[in-house]
Amino acid sequence: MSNAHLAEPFRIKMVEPLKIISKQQRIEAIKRAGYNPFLLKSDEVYIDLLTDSGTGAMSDNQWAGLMLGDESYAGSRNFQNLEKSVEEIFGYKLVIPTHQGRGAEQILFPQLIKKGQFVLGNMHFDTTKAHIEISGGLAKNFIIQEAFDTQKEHPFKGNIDVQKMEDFIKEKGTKNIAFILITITCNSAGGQPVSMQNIKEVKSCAKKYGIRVFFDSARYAENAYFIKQREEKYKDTSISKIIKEMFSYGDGTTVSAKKDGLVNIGGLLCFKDDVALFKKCQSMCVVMEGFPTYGGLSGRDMECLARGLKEGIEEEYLKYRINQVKYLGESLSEAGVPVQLPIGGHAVFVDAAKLLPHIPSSQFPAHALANELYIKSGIRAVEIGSLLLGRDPQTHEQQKSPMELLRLTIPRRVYTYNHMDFIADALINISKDAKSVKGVKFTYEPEILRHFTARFEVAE
Ligand code: PM9
Repeated sequence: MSNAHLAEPFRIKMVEPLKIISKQQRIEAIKRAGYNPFLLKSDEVYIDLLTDSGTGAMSDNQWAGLMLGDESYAGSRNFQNLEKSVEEIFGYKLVIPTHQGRGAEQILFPQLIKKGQFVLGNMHFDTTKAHIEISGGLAKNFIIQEAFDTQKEHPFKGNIDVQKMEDFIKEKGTKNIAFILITITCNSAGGQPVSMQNIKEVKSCAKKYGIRVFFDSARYAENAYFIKQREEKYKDTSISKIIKEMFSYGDGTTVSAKKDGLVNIGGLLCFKDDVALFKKCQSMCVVMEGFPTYGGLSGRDMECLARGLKEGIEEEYLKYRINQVKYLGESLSEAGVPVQLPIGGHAVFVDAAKLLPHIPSSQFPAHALANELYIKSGIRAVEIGSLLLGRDPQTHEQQKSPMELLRLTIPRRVYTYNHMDFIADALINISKDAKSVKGVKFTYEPEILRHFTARFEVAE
């Protein structure tokens, strides 16, 4: 890997020291955490790649905005600024702030889902799937087959197989479909983008059957950047125009603003023109999140978000962001560590099933790799595989995920290229002695979203 990469397009004004504990202390820490990195204390972690959600660094402009918080209960100035940013970026006028992405989901989904209806999508994120199920719906994925082969290059592995989805609609009948939810980028498949062409095809299929299309747009700006890079027709189109066009094909969106919105907390629920649905959701917002002009956020949070949304679509920033993740991915791939290819937007996904073929999926190879990575180097990463997938709701059998991935999630504007080198070296070293890594088995398994709080022991 050449070092001729784009250096960070910012300089550092404030630093947060990192604590480095010894290997022996890490062995004790992970044991105490029940071999679940989620249960570690952050002080026990050197480089934290658990998530890119709410872990980014705000700019000086955002911190300045924080001082301009208008904490009026209703009609805050900052809400008006937020509305303006949303309209400017997404082209949606009807805006409800929420405390984070799932706040938007818990308001919207019960309005759209009747018991037993399906929500169709590329690949629903785990908390999103949980909210669909809590609302009485069934989450159904139609991501293209190429997404499941980590070594196969495809520019838009987040795409929906529209033919398969249409066959399903015909089979089940439109009355059994609640809506379509396109996740951009597709997190669970490796931060893989969805092409504009695919979004258009999904829209035209949805229109044919009178089904609503929503976006789950935590990483919409990164998706737009990939469209510009990989979809010939858009190579000279601005990111801003690409984003507007993407959203023009939807009826609305839930947004976890903790990712591309560049804030530590915040979410959005936005609609294009369905005023009736917007009003219903506003009423539910009062019950669940707060008055519709603050929705669980303080005025200062909304100001940071109004500014962060604009920074998150700047082309120079996105170029640095995507290339930093790519640099890490290519460093690993070139050294023979199997990763999801091409490299996605917010994370590098290591193919643990390929790296650790001696560990069966029932012993969660990617989770075992996460523990090994922590012990060897103090890096915290997260499993996206059978542990996350969970048990079949009917039979209670453990389901086998089509992929066993370790997600190295890169927070925005936080770590430097030196950190990327350190991460790559750590994993390359583990890969040289991969056979010594052992699987894990449960000592405690919670029923819902078990991966967050489960405890394990090493399987001998
Ligand atoms: N994603 C992530 O780490 C944070 C929660 S799990 C550690 O990837 C999508 C595509 C997401 C997402 C959260 C949410 C929920 C919805 N859709 O976390 O509630 O990736 O803001 O968003 C996480 P909130």
